[in-house]
Amino acid sequence: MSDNPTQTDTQSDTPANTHADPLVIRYLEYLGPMSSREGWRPDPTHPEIAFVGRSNVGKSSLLNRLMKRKAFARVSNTPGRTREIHFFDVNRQFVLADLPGYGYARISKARKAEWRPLIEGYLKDSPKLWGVVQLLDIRHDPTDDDMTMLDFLAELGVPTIFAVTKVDKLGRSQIATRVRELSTQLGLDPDQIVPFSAQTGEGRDELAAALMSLLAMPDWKLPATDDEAETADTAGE
Ligand SMILES: Nc1nc2c(ncn2[C@@H]2O[C@H](COP(=O)(O)OP(=O)(O)OP(=O)(O)O)[C@@H](O)[C@H]2O)c(=O)[nH]1
Ligand SMILES: [Mg+2]
Repeated sequence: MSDNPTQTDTQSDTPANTHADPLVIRYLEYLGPMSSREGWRPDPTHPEIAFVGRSNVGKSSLLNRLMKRKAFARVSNTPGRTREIHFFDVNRQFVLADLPGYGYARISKARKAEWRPLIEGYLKDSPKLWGVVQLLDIRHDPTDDDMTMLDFLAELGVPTIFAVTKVDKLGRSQIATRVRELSTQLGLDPDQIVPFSAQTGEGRDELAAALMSLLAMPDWKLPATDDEAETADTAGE
């Protein structure tokens, strides 16, 4: 029969998982803090994703939302609260690193100077650093510190994802406008930026999916093994 009603065919197309979670948290463990460049850090057995941004931008809140936990990473009203790098093992598959905030105006110069070697040292030295998520507050233009971090990451060559936080504070059209403005200021394409709200959960699955794609990529530190390298090899024989 050529005129079969189409609905009879659709029943097999209605899977239960229409909104599959790109990152199901099956196992979560706090591994501990790293408080100086030479200090303790977990064995680099799994790929690590680091979260960087100014104090108070919402790093710890974003991590809690990402991991679907209320207060796993500390959240505070006191900017500069996260003083160490905190490591979380996710699914025994990868490690998330919550870095101290940089550049908060009210933090003394001495303390800022203390943290810089820790943050930059960790990013430079970590053998398993797989990628970085740089956070920016949707309401504010990037500061000099944000631009310094962006340049530092670009120079390092580490794959970087950008998330703009606290989007619940703005309306829909304002969000779109700000994402466009920020992308111009940062020299990025607007779809390289994930709008995120720790309060509503907006952007959680997009960010989780971006992290999973990043983790599926080969180690950026390894030398390229592309055709070009092979051609150069054979040409030299
Ligand atoms: N409305 C709103 N508030 C947020 C959001 N994310 C974080 N906050 C608030 O912003 C403040 C700082 O959040 P944290 O997650 O502690 O920020 P942080 O970047 O980890 O700060 P440091 O550890 O000091 O570097 C807290 O009062 C949070 O409740 C968000 O998406 N929406
Ligand atoms: Mg924090």
